[in-house]
Amino acid sequence: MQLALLRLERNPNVLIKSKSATYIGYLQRREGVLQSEALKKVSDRHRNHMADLQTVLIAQQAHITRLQNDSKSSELDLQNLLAEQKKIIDSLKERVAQLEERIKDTGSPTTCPAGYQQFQRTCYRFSTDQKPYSEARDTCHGEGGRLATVKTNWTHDFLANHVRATTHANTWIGLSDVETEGVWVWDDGTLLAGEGMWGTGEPNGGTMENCVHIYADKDYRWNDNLCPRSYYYICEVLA
Ligand SMILES: [Ca+2]
Ligand SMILES: [Ca+2]
Repeated sequence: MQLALLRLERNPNVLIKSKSATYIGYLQRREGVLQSEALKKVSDRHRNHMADLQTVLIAQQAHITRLQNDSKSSELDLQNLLAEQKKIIDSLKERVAQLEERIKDTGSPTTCPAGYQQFQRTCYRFSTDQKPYSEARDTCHGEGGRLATVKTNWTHDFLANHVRATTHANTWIGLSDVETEGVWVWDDGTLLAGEGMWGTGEPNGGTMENCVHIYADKDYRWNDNLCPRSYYYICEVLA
């Protein structure tokens, strides 16, 4: 102490310089510490941030895996649903087929009157005698029916094929324009719908030809002809 005081007395600047240097050294060390503490904080924050990110990534990966699993299970559900729907459709198809069979059974007559044969829901009789149109019509009405009404192509084919295979001759059906020329009316009172099954060039008889028959000479299609002519005829009765 004595020595220090002596030094201060002799040269006060030396002591001040020495103290200053000591203090600067301290400040520099302190700064170093602070800097390293700041760096550590930044580094810690960074590390925490990285850890958070990693947690988020893991969570997202888990979510993706869950979605993939869900997707697989959805696909499986869809396949099961489709399989079930196919079963239902098959069962419905079968049911429809059964109902159609039942309708066919109940909608068709089990037996036609003697001499008649069944096609779809109608019984037909192909005459073995030949008569003028009006007498043929009266005969059919007397049997509880009428001259055949031919309202579908397949009915025409059935009747025409029968004639083609048996008598090969002209055969009256129940169609006439006797009331009003050119207005063709079936024997059940309904009008001819559509073009009809006329042979080539028919009908061509005007007011002279008012009654229609299956025409052997024109591929068993239809012809208007003179009503008094005697031809075979077809009666029908409904089931
Ligand atoms: Ca006519
Ligand atoms: Ca004609």
